[in-house]
Amino acid sequence: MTTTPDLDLSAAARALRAPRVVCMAHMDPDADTLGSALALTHALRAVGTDAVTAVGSPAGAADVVPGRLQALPGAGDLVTTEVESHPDVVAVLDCAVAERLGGLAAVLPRARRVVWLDHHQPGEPQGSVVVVDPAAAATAEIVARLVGELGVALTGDVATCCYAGLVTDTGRFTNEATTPSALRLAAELIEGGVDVVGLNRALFDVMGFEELRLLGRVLAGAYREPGGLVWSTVTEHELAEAGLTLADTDGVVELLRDVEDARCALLLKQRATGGLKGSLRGVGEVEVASIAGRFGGGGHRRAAGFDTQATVADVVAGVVEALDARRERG
Ligand SMILES: [Mn+2]
Repeated sequence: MTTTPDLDLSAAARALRAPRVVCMAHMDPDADTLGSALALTHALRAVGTDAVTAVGSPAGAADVVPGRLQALPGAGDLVTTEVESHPDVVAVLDCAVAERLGGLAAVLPRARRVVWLDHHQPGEPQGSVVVVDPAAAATAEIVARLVGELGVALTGDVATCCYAGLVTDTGRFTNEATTPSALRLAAELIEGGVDVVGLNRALFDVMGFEELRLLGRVLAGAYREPGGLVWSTVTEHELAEAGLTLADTDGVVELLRDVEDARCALLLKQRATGGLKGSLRGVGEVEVASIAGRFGGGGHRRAAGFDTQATVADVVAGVVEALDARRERG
């Protein structure tokens, strides 16, 4: 739902006026969910609120923040298991459905107020105040507007965390989220003091030697299906050996997408606890959020994901079928 953004934002700012706020990022965090949660945490602290950031994790598992995201100011200072059972106010950032919060989802019904900020569609936002703006390049763009509403300047740690979300969700300012307003915000954030070179290198470029070798194996193990699906697999164990988490692989699926006749790319990550985490990317007119929806997931037009207990063969067959159906329609 998109309503008048300014109206929603002032309601969100009012709802966040509380002694203590827990800002939540979703499981397997990317730079937008974590950057948005950290940026809001920093901004709330600047106005005297006792704010903390918490990251969702699958039940029974420790929360895992990808090494690349450790570059975000505050990433080393996350609340893990000590989220209070009845928090005053919870803010949920960049999360389409509550299940994506893992164990943290149980806290929402016990909070006095929930402020839900997101740009995914479709989603199932649940909060006393909901700001969902699918036109926003990143949830970080919504947070940047909200930060202004709180009367906090877009400088320092707030600017760096917002920039991380913005540069990631725009594919480093290359995909369709690269709107004039995204670029204007980027300029404002850089004026606020973002170390563009250092942050980009930490978020996207620098990799361990084991990571380089794993990338080679995943690419060498790629398959191409009739209909334009290019896919590969990696196990959580292999990722862990290279010092990576399941959320560290966006760059890999984007390489699969770059094959010249690919219409869709799929990376299937086999969880140590069983089940698959799938990342999808679409090319051209191929819309992948609905393909992810077949497996209980969702996301954006050209980037989506899901968690499933289905087998690799069944998922691949399902995606090929979805691509075929689409082509027949036309
Ligand atoms: Mn996002």
